Amino acid sequence: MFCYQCQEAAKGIGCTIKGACGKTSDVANLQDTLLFVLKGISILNTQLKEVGQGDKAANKVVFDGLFATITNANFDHTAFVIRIKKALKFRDELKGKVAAAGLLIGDHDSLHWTAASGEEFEAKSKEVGILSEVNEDVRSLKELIIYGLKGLAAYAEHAYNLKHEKQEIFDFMMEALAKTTQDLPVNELIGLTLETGKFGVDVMALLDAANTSAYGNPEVSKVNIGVRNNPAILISGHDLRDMEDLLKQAEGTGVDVYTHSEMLPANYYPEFKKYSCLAGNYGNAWWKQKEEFESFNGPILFTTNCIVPPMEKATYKDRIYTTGASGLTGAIHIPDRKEGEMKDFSAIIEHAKKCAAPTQIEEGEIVGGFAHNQVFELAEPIVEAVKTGAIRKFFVMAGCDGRMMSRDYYEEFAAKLPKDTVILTAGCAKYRYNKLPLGDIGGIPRVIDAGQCNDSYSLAVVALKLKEIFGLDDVNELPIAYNIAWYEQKAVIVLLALLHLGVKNIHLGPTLPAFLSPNVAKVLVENFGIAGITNPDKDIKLFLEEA
Ligand code: SF4
Ligand code: SF3
Repeated sequence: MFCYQCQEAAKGIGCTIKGACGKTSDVANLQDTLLFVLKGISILNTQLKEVGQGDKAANKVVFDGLFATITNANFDHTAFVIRIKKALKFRDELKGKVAAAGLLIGDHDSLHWTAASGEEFEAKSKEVGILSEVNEDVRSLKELIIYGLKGLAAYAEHAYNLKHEKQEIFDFMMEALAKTTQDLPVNELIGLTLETGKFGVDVMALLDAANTSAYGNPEVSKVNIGVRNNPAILISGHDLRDMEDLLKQAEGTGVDVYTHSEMLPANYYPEFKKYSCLAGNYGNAWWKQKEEFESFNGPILFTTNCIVPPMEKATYKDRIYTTGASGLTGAIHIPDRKEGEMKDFSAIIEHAKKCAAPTQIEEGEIVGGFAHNQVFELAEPIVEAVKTGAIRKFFVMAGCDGRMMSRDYYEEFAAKLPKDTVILTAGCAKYRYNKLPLGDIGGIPRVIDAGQCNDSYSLAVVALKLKEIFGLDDVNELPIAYNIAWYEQKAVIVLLALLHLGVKNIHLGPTLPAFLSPNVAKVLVENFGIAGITNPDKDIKLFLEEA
C-alpha cells in the first residue's frame, strides 16, 4: 500500500504498512483498484455524454465509490470487493453502450483489465496505485485533483440523497477523473485543479440549497451538551437525510438521539428542532470517539466519516452501525433506502432500548447556527462593529480536527486572539475552541459556527456579502484572515473552492499536505500565497499585521 491522502500520512510522506487512520494494507489496495475501475467508467461515460448518451446510473457508481475511499469512511474489506465487482460489471455494460454508439473503445488498462477475486483485486493495486505515476509533480497534481473530487463526491451524495443533483457536477467529476488517466502537461493539470475548485463551490451551493430547502435555514441555537436519563442513539457523520429518517423513527419510542462530531449542526435546523427526541450533542470531534463511545452506552450510527476502528477490547464494538458510503468490518450496515421510503433504523432503535442511558461527560450549552441566512439577519450590528472598530478582524478557522498533538496550536491560537477579533468556523475544527469562554463583542459571539465542513460555503457567501456592503473590489481587502485546519479530502475541496473564489494568503495546518510536491507547493505559494503555520504568538502577530 501507499497512501498519502490525509494530514496524518506517516512521517509526512505516506502510509506504507498500515494507515495511521487504521486502514489496513488490503483495504488500501482495494481502494486503489476501485479508483482505477472508476476511472475506466469515467472515460466511457464521458465518451457517451459527448454524443448525448451519458448513462445516469454512472453518477452514483462514481460518486459513491469515490466517497467510500475518503479517509476514515470505510474500512470494510468485503464491501470493497463487492464494490469492485459491481463496478467492473457496470463498466462492461458501458463498454457495450460505447460500442453500440459506434465509438471506439480506447486502450487504457482501466477499460480492459478484469478479474474476479479479492486477491486479484488487491494485487492489481501494485500496478495502478499512486506511485504508478512516476513524475512527482504530475502525480502530485493528479492526486490533488482526485482528492478534490472525493470531497466533491461526498457533498454531491448528501445533496443527491435530498433529491438535489446537477448533471454538470457529475459530468465534471467523471471528465476530470478520466483526464487523470491521460498524459497532460503540468499547466493543463493546474487548470483542471482550479476548475475542480469551481465545481467545489457549485456542489457546496447545491448541498446548501438541499439542506435548507428540506430543513429550513439554520438559526442561532443553544445546544445541550449534557445528558438526559433515557436510552439513546449517537449519530455521527454528515448526512442530514439519515438524521431525518432516524429522528422520525425514534420519536415517541422513548429513545433519545444525540449528535456527535460533524452531526452537531443538525441541532441548528428548525425542522430537526421539532423532534423532542433530539437531546443535544454528546462529546467532541471524531478522534475522541474511543473514550466517548464507551461512556455513551448506547448504539452509534455512522452516516459517513470519520470512523476510528475500535480497539480489540472496546466495549462498544457491537454497538456500531454504519450506513451509506461508510463501513467497518464487524459493524452492522444499514442498507440504502428504497425509492420513496425511509431507511429502516428499527434495529438500532430496538438495540438502544436495551442499553443504559448515556453517562454524562460534560454539561451546559454551546451556541451555533450562524449559516449565511442567519448572519445576514444580524448583518447590521456586525457591519457596525467593523465600522466602529469593535471588531478588528475575522479569522476563518474552518476545517477538520485531528488527533495530532500539534493541533493544540488551534486551541492556543483561539484563546490568544485579541478580544476584538471574531472566529468564523465550520467543520469539526471547531471542537478545539467552541467550548472556551471567549465571550462576545456587543452580543456577537466570538466564535461564529456556520455548521459542517461543507457550510464553509456559508462563510464564503458571508465574505462576498461583506465585500459588497463595504463596496470593495476584492474579497482579499476585507479584514478576514484564513487559518484553516485540514485533515481529509473534504477539506481539499473546500480549499480549492476558496482558491476559485479568489481568496489569497490561506494558512493551512497543522502541516502542509504530503501529496504536494515541492514544485506544486511552490505554485500554490507563489500564486495564492498559501502558507503553513508556525506558533500561535508569531502567527497572530503576522495575521494582524496583514492588511
Ligand atoms: Fe495514511 Fe491518511 Fe491514507 Fe489513512 S488516509 S492510510 S492515515 S494517508
Ligand atoms: Fe471532520 Fe472527519 Fe474533516 Fe467534515 S468529520 S470535517 S475530519
